[in-house]
Amino acid sequence: MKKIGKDFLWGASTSAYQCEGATNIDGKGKSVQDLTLPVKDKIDFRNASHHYFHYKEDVKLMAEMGFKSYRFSISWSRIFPKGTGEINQKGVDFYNNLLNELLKYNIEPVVTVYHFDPPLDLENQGGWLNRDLMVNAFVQYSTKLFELFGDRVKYWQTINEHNMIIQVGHVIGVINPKQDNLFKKLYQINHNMLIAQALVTRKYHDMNFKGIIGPAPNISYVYAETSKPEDFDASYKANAWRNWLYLDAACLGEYNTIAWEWMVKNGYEPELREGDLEILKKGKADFIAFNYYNTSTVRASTKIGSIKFSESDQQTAYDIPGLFDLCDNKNLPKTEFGWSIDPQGFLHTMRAMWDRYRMPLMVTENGLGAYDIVEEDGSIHDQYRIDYIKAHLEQLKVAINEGIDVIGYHPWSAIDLVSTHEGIKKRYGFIHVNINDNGEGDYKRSRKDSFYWYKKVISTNGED
Ligand code: BGP
Repeated sequence: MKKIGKDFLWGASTSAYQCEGATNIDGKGKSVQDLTLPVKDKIDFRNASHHYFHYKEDVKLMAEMGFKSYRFSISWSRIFPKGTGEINQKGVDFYNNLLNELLKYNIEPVVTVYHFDPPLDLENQGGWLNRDLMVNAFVQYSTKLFELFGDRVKYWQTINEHNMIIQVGHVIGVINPKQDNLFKKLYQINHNMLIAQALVTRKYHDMNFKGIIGPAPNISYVYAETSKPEDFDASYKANAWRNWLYLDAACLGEYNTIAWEWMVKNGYEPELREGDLEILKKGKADFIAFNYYNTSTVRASTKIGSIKFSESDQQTAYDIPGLFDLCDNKNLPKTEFGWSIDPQGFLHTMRAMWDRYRMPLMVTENGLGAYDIVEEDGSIHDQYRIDYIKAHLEQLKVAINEGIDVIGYHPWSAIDLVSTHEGIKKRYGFIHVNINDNGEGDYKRSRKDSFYWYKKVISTNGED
């Protein structure tokens, strides 16, 4: 019976634009997120959790919890204010300091190169649709990160939730939904990102570092609503469209055939240049970093025609005519924010990836967004968060016991930070940050109940 190994990476996760703040100082250029308002008239990403100013204190608290690793992203526009060209030394200094602080406590850095925050200058020149510009800039930026930090970082992820950028990019501020031929463009962006990712992966391998590199998509198993064969067929295809389109390219160096056929049939297939398939083959990942929050459920498609995609800010899921209709899974409880809770789905998701790719897996996000209440004495009793993580850890143990090579677990999030589209009223952290949804507060850090609980989990290597 296999158990969690002694080298297991216990930690937690954040992203630069959601926690750093300090968007206007020390030479940082603008990213699209600096102009994004997650909720109108509420706290935005410009100040976030002030991690830029509090990083020493934050790392000290992570060390107190016993973190073996910390998963965070680098802000592209802090390193290259215009996305390419001149480097910003103060940005480099910040990440050098952060890395050194982590290593001081033997915390392994797990670094995401790109987490939803393209530099505004590049976006204004067409962003990911401008293939030559963006792919070259991404390779230049990533290569610079490897040169600067590759001696200290052993775990790299290329692009956070590439599949969510394509599917719900309008919700996270990186895709304008009001444009012609949106889906044709989205799948071209997807292709350009896959090429950029493969080139960067290859580059990293050629530089002969000792570390590993992989993608960081949001992978969530899609169930069939019933045992009807046509519903199973819909779930099979939905998995291809939602999950394997991205991972087959990253891990096998190929396009998923079901997803490709669907793109061709609907006129969404991307333009491929000569040599592109070769690029995918030569830039395969070493491991899969993945984010898991919940599963989804589908039945056979009842719709024909093109995708009906509302421009509403909150729409995060839609039916795909000819592939599937989404349905509510009444068997699963939901969080206060309407996300289903499905620890067993976490196990199915890991099994599915392991069966398909046989690659080491690292959990880079998983967690519960909730309205936390600060008691008069300052304590925060977030038992719901403990219950959620505990239930998922039980399934992680089953996965390891079955022989699935899971190398680390990083719940979202280490500290409270600004949610992609809910402001800071929706919190995820083990560490509370004193700032309210109107942006008022002194950013003081404090420990939630989950902080003490997770500390115990780590110290007992998952036995708690
Ligand atoms: C993931 C993102 C994170 C994070 C998390 C929670 O999709 O990678 O950046 O924010 O989801 O989502 P939300 O903030 O919308 O609650």
